[in-house]
Amino acid sequence: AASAQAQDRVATELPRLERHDGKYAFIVDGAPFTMLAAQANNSSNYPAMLDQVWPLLDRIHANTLEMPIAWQQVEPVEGEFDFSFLDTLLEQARAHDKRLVLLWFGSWKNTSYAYTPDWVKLDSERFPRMQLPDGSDHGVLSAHGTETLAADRRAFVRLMAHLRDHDPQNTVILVQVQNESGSYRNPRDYSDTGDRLFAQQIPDALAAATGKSGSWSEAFGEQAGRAFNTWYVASYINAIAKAGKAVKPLPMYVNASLAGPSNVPDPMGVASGGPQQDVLDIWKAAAPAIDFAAPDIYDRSSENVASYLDQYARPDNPLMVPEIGNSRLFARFFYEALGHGAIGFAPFGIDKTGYFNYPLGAKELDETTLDAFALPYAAVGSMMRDWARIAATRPTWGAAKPDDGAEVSTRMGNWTITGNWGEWQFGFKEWTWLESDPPEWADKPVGGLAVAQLSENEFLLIGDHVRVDFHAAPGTAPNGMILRVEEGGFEDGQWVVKRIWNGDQTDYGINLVDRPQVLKVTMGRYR
Ligand code: N0T
Repeated sequence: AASAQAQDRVATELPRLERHDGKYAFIVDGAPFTMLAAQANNSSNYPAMLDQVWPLLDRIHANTLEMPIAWQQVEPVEGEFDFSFLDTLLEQARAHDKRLVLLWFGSWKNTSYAYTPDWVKLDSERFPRMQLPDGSDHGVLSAHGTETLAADRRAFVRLMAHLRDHDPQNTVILVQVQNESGSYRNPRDYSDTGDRLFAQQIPDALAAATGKSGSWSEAFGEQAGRAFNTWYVASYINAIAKAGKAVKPLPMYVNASLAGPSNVPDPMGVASGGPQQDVLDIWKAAAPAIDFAAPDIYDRSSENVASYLDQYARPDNPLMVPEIGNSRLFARFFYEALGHGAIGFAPFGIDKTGYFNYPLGAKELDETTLDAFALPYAAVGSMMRDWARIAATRPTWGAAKPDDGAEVSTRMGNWTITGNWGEWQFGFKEWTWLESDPPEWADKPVGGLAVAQLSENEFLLIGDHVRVDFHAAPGTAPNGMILRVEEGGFEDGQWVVKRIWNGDQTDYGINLVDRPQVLKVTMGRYR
């Protein structure tokens, strides 16, 4: 009874997603929260490694750690569970003042069965693999394996029960169910079971959601095998998430190995079954227990990144970036993600275990690379609850320096906002005689900004390595101008001014250089 009372004292409100008119707040401890997260390397999920994780989380000012919990490690022997790593992780996360996102590595990890226990790996009669069209094994576990689902679900439910019993303070705020599900180079399972199901009509729920009908081939044509596998993988993962939520209803999501920006990815090339942008409607229909699908971004093209952020930020899908490459060039997309309403962002492979997933991410985490993430996280960290609260209800916009260095621009209300990626700090762009010694970052993929419209004429601006201008939008009343630029921050939810920017800092545009800034810009018109 004494320990139950102790738990009651620390029990907090469950984390949840709150929808406001197609935008989202992630509520943690009763208020909007921005996950300034980082993901550890894949094999860092052992107590002995944690000493090499926390220092880098602190170094980049992250408030959340994404950490795998592997089926292999919690149920090495069937029916015997071991949550000792989770206990250590919970205790240390609390001591380091970090929240956790647990990544359930079960039936699918980068599509593979690698994180399943040995007793699953070794028994393909009970836990069938997908078959190729010629009847040989593909390797990846089949989504039609009813015993595989039952076993994975049982282990996941035990995990959620452990959280229910040992994490009343909700140190764990979110759970990822599987990792990059699907299968490469085989659109669906061609086993007898697969063929039998594939010959059926598409499920009613899918027909209702998509307006399609008939057989899988009639409804989805060239993509039929992939649509079919997507439905069954999503249904399988939904069953696991639903059972876990029945025990402890934390928000849950899935992540996608992206297929490239094309609208019709090659079913042989893509992780068929995973939640890529073009099959989100199938996922939504099959997996109502999954709160959102999220993109793993390793694509370096700024145009492609923009298109992923657009396609995953939907009124029915809160945007979160659970993985992005950890090299310097990816850091600028943090601002663009925030501007798209992201509730969280996480560079992948942030620890000192000595592994680097180059060329997806950095060759090494040198100080410049770490600062590229650390400085924006610190700036936003100083107001993360304010940003989260504002972004959930007010218009936001964000951009990163495009690969071609072109100016970016948007309209918010009666005002136009532009961002330049100047090779100069003082003077006008046209004063080319000043450009003889450009700064280090001039020709680098560095720079971004995010803006929230606080009221008709007031904007919150954050960014670095960008020169920002605000002016009257075409067709609006004349004589618009920037009235005031304030540097400051939030205290108890209220904006507090530290100083007013003027002169060189604003004469040629609002000049954000190396250090990320938090500014409030007030517009006006003279009569
Ligand atoms: C990611 C990570 C980890 C444009 C790779 C990325 C993580 C998993 N997979 O380090 O394994 O667990 O989610 C797949 C990237 C595909 C290539 C994209 C090239």
